[in-house]
Amino acid sequence: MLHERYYVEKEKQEKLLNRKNVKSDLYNGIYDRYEYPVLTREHIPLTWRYDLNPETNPYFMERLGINAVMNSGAIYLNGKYYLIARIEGNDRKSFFGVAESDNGIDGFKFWDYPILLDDVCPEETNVYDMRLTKHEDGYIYGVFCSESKDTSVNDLSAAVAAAGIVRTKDLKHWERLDNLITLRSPQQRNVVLHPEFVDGKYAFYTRPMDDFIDTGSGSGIGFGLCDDITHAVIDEEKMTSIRKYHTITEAKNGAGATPIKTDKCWLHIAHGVRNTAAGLRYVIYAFATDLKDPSKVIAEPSGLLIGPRGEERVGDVSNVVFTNGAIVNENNELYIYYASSDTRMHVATTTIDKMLDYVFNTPADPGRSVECVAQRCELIKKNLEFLKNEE
Ligand code: BGC
Ligand code: BMA
Repeated sequence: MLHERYYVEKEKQEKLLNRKNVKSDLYNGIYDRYEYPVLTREHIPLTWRYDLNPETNPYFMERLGINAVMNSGAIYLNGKYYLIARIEGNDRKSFFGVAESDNGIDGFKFWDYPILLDDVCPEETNVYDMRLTKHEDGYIYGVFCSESKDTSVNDLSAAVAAAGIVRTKDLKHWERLDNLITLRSPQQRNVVLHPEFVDGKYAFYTRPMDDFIDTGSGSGIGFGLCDDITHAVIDEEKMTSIRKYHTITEAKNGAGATPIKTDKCWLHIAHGVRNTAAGLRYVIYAFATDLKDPSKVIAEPSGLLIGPRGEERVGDVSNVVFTNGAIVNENNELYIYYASSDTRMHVATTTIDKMLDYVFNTPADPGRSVECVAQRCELIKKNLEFLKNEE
């Protein structure tokens, strides 16, 4: 017999899973936001959290609670929308789980089991933020952050971040490959595999950093090539989108969703970080790179694309929006999946056409207040003249 509370919790969850999502009324013409998150910790199956047997769990207690569901990789396969979510247990350890939806905006349900990776890395303590790449070699790759204790210094919280690599064909069987080695950067987070070979090699976007939190001399999103994906080693990292003083990327930036191929460019949806008196502020921005040379930035609109708004601003790590997955379906509709404040997952929807208009026709950041005002005055002047003629 099941505990009576099971039925109450089950019904609550069914309601949540079947709730229709609706567009929110925040308008900017670039994308739509939605009223409800697409994944939260309440979406995690009861079987992952409770012991359902009243003999061993008479109070129907959560035995292995879940703290948050956030930074999810995304992929579109056979007409379905999949998120490989970062799930964080009450124990602070993160792991991955597959959630599936028919329409990409609601109805996401987790598969029966989370992903149990091969235990090949005894020093690895935590894994998170997987990016999925449907590579032209026929595999789906997952690149994620593999974090271990830094034993070289006498500091309990010192850690080392590296890029772990897995591959699959069906999101069910995952083969773990060697972690990426970058010869010139001691640490890596936010590594993303490019979907195509470049000069016959595997190409990665990297985020070189000198230390676990500080990027140090790392000036932005890097790009490097390697011959063998099963023992990936990158020597030189060229810079793509670089950090700039007094912008949204001043403290750090990093690749987000796997770049999307369009007629005009590779479209990148990344994150930028700046420091504030209240801590780091993470926002999402976009840029375009050259189809022939995916490391060469050809357009970078000014400022943020998505910033934390309303309830998104509050959570475990407040004032953060972060993306590591987006989906384009056969109608060229774009689904940008983003987490807010390291707590829950949302979607923003737009189209590839709109995003191309956005990246190529939004003015670039002139860099100084006085020039930004001049830029805005030019727009206002054009508008006032246009209005006069129209009225
Ligand atoms: C956390 C990440 C965070 C990183 C840097 C890790 O331990 O799990 O969410 O991005 O530290 O602060
Ligand atoms: C990191 C990321 C994310 C996280 C963010 C804010 O550096 O890799 O895991 O969302 O910080 O805590």
